[in-house]
Amino acid sequence: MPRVGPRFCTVSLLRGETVAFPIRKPEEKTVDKAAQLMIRRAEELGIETVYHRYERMQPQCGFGLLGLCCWLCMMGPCRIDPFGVGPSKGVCGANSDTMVARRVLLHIANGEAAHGEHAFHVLETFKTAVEHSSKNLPFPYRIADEKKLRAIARKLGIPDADTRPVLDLAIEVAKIVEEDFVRTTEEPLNLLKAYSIEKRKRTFERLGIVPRSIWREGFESLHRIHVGVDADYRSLLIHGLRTALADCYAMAAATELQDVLFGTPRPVESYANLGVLKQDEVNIVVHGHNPLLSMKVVELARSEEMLSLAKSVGAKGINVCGICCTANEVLMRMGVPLAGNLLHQELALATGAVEAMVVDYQCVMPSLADIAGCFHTKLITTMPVARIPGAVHIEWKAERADEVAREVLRLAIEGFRARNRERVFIPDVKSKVIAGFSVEVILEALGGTLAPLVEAVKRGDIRGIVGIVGCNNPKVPQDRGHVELARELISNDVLVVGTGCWAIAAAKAGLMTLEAQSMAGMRLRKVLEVLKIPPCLHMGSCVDNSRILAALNAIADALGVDIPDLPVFGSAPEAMSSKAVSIGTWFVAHGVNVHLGVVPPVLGSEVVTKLLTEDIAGLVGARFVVEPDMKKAAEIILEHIDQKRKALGLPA
Ligand code: BF8
Repeated sequence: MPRVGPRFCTVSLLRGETVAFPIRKPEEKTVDKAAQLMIRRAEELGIETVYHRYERMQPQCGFGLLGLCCWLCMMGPCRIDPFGVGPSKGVCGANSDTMVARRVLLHIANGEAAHGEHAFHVLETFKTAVEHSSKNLPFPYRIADEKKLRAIARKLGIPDADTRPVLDLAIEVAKIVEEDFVRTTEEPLNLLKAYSIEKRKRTFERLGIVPRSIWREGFESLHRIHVGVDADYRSLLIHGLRTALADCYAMAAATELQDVLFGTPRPVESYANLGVLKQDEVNIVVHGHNPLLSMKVVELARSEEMLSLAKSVGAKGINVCGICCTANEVLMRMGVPLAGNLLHQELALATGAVEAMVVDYQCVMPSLADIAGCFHTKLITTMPVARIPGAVHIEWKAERADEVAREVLRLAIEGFRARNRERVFIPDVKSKVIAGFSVEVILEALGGTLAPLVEAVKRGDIRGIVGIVGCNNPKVPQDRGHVELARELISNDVLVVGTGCWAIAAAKAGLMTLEAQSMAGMRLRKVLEVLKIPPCLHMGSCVDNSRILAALNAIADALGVDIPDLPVFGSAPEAMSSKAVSIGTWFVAHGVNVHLGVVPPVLGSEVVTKLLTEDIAGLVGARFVVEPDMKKAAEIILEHIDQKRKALGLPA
C-alpha cells in the first residue's frame, strides 16, 4: 500500500534527504464529483491510483521537465545543466537544442505510430471483410454504410463512385488507402491529395513537408533521432511537421473506414460518469481506442442469448459502458454510456461493481491489473500488441471477433456471481449527453449546406469556433481546464467542438445537453436554439480530430480563404500523451493555433521554444500557445478570433 496519507507524501532524494510534499485533497485533484468520492473510497480500501502515484513521483526530474535529459544511447543517460554550470553537451556532443528537438520528434513519431497502427488494423479488417463479401463468405464485419463509402470514393476521385457496385468501390478505396502506408516513392499521400485544401497543399509543398507514406515518415523520424544522425533542431522539427501530417491522414483513414464498417455517427442521447454503472446488472467496461472488438461486445450484449444468460446468474441485464476513446466510438454509434475519461479508469474498477474491463490499446494503465485483483473483476486484454501482466488475454482476430466477444461476455456474466455486494460503491453522479456530431450530421442539420453556419460566423452570431481536445493529466486537476475553458468560450459566443477526453469531460459536466444552451452568450444561443444543438459538440474519439479538420477545410473553402485566416483556435488544456503532441503539431501545420494548458518539456532550449511558439507562424501561419490559466487562455483565444474577424472584414 502506498504512503498516501494523511497530508504528506515523503520522498527520499538521491542525496539521502527526505522531503515532504503536500498531498492534494481530492477536490484539488479533480473537479469531477464522482472522482472525488472515488478517490476517498480508494484510499479507504488502500488502493493506489494515478493521483497518488503522481504525488509519490514528486519532485519530478527537473532535467526531464525541461527536455534536457537523453537516454537514446548507452553512453547516457545524459543531462544538460540549464544554468550553464554543469555539462552543456551530452556525451555524444548533442547540445540542449538537439536534445529537446529530438525528444519532440520522438513524441510525434510515437503518436503517429499509435494512430498508424490503429488505422492499419482497421484497414486490414476492412479489406478482409470486402474479400469475404465478394465471395459470399460469412465474416464478422461487413460494409455497413454504403453512402459513406461512395462519399469517400468520390473524394478520392474514383470514377463512377455513385454507380459502381459497392464491393468494387471498396476494393479501390482499400488499395488507395493501403498505398499510403507502403509507398516507396516521393509521391504525396493519396488521402492528403484528396482531402486537403489547395492553399494548404501549396504550403506543405513549399516547406517540403508533404508526407510520402505513413510508415516511412515515422521510420525516418526514428532514424533521425538515433545517435549521430540529425543534430539540427530546425530539420528535426521540420520533419516533425511532416510526420505529424502523416499522422493526420492516418487518423482520417481510421475515421473513414470505421464509418464504413460501423456507420457514420448520428446524434444519440446517453449518460456520462461513473453513475452509469449499475448495482443489479453485469457491468462491462470497454476501454482503449480501436472499436473493432468493442462494437462486437456491445452488439452481442444486447442479444437475447446473452441477456438470458445474465438473468440466469441473478443479474437484471448487461450494462456495457466505456472509458477513453473506445467509449467515444461506441457512444457515437450505439449510445453506450460513458463511464469516464483517462483518470477515471482505475476509479471505475475501485467501485467493485465491474465484472470485466475489456481493453484494446493506448492510454490503458498497467496498474488496472492490480486494482482488478482487489475485486472479482477480470481485466481482459485483447490485442497482441498490448499485453498486461495479471490480465486475462483473449486475443482478438477479425475472423474470430464474434467468438471473442462471446468469450468476453461469458466471462463477465460468470463473474457476476462473485461480486461482493458489500464492497460495491457506485457514486450517484451522471449527466445527460447528446453526442454523434459527425460532419455529415452537422451538414444535414444545416439543410445540406454549410451556408447557414458560415452566415452565422459572418454575422458574428458565432464569433468563432474552437476545437478542444486531448487528455487528462494529473499535473492539473482533472477536467478543470477542459470545463473552465469551454464555459468561458461558449459564454462569449464561441461554438466549441471537440473529441477525446475533453469530450468526456464536457459530457460529465453537462455541457453537451440542450439545457446547456443557457450557458451560451445570447447571440450563440439563438443559433443553438434554431439548430437544436448543444453549445459543445461531441465529434468523437481522438482519431476523429480528422472530422474537425474536415469541417475547417469546408469552412475555409466556403469563405474562399486559407485555414490560418479563419476565426478558429485549437486547445488541449490537459494534454498528456505523445498522440496529443502529434495531433497538436498537425493542427498547427494546417494553420490552426493550438493552446496547451500543460507546459511541454521544451523549455530547456530557447530556440526550440521560440520556433514552436513564434517562428513557426511564419512557416505555416499558426503556432503553439502555452497558458495554464484558462481565463487568460480564453482571452488569448478571443483576441485572436477577433483579429481574424477584423482581417476578414467581419463585424465584431
Ligand atoms: O486518444 S485524449 S488520454 S484517451 S490520448 Fe488518451 Fe489523451 Fe484521452 Fe483517446 Ni486521445
